[in-house]
Amino acid sequence: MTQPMIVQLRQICGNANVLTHDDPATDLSPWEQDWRKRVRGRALAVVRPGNTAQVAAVVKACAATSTPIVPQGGNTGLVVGGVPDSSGQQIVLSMTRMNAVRAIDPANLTITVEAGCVLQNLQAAADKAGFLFPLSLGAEGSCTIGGNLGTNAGGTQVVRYGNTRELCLGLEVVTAQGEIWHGLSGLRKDNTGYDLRNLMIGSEGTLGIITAATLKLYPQPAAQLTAWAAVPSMQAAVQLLGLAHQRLGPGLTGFEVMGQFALSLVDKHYPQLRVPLSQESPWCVLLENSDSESETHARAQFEALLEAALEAGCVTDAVVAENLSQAQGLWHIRESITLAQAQEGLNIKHDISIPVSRIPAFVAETDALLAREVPGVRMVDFGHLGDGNLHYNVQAPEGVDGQTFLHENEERVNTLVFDQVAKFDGSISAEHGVGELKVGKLPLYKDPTALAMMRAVKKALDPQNLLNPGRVLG
Ligand code: FAD
Ligand code: 2HG
Ligand code: ZN
Repeated sequence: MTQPMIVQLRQICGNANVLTHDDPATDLSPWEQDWRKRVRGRALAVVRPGNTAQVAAVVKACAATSTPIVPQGGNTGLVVGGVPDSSGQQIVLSMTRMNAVRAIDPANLTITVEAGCVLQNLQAAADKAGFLFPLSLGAEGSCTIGGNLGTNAGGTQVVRYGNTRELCLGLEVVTAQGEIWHGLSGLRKDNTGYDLRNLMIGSEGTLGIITAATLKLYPQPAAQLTAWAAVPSMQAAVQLLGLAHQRLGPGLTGFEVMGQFALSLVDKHYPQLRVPLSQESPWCVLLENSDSESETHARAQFEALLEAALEAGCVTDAVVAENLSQAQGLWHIRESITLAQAQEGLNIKHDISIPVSRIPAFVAETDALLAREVPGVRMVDFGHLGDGNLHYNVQAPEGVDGQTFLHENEERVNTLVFDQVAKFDGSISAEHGVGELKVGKLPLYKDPTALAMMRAVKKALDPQNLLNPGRVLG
């Protein structure tokens, strides 16, 4: 017999939008398996509401039966935050049916969208209206703006436009009690008390369910140029970043660094992408210059920057994309590192931030410690150097199975790297969040007073611990 809870959820969302294991023809793995294949959970049901009132009714039904809720968008998260645990007692609240663009206000430079809107569709809607929505990341074809807000995602344009948090003006949220907070403000100034919007952003579904957001739009740049530079060291990459800030000012919209081994994985698994310059150099940098004047102006500025960098010795060779398709090709190489790494096998990811000035010393020292601790490890280093955010990832030695490598080394590798991050005044999660993967590490590396305040907030807003239990706070 179907459980009364499932019957009630079907009454709220419609039969087709409540999926369970009772129907053997339904495969729930897309909602139960995380992107990195680290964890496979088991859901009581996958519930797909079509509007905010349905989300509120689902949460009320869950609150009445103490049923935990795991909010989910595109399920591209990298820290096991959006899939259910193995108990079979949690519902996955999949937001992807709520994907409408509700409004665009050109004079206010804002767009209001529902949480399940895929990031690429949001970018396209902004573009069609003649504007730029600058958030951009490799998963943009399937991640949702609700997930981006839930994780406070970063991506490749942060150096100019900030993280998702900086792009958001207002939110509509369903609370743990099933009430609707109508906070869809388009205001750039509002000092009427605590900043609930910023509390929700980055809370990874543990404080409320984001159902819609009002976001900032920007004018489209007149020209956008991309360059790929070989640099002789991480120190040189940091020097190049300084020059780029100086010479491009706010035109600098992207500054990514990629290590030689990371690029060799792209070359190995996607040879058709034709990685430039990486054979001769330990690091490559991808730079983007967005110009409000003209392509000629942007190109002249870019060429002057690269000439100065060559003269200073912080660049050994460089190419500037001739056209949009070449630029897209270079970005595609950068965005393929995560996929190439996944093809290579299970790996340990460290999404860390360190003050930019200290990154070269961090990398040199930590590489040496790791090589001593786990001989043969292969470092897949890349990331958003412009934001001081490295993906300092560790791949098993050649020929060693990823699963075995993780089993035997993950804990001590994490401890070694995170202790180094602490020593260099960094953060153990720059942009991916805490999820379940780093939940045990937070008490070791986060200020105890901050953690106590976080626990108090969680208790006040979700006293039954219904929303994404076990994530962020254990
Ligand atoms: P999900 O994975 O479904 O969920 C992520 C978290 O948000 C979970 O805790 C979930 O409970 C919560 N959540 C989801 N929807 C809501 C909602 N409506 N309300 C409240 N909470 C919600 N991340 C970066 O920051 N920068 C990158 O450059 C980047 N590149 C990536 C490249 C690849 C190839 C991949 C696979 C991932 C990448 N990511 C990156 C990670 C991931 O794409 C982001 O974390 C993204 O923001 C997750 O969005 P999602 O819709 O897939 O969320
Ligand atoms: C990126 O910058 C993503 O490409 C993914 O944040 C990072 O795979 C990773 O570790
Ligand atoms: Zn990243």
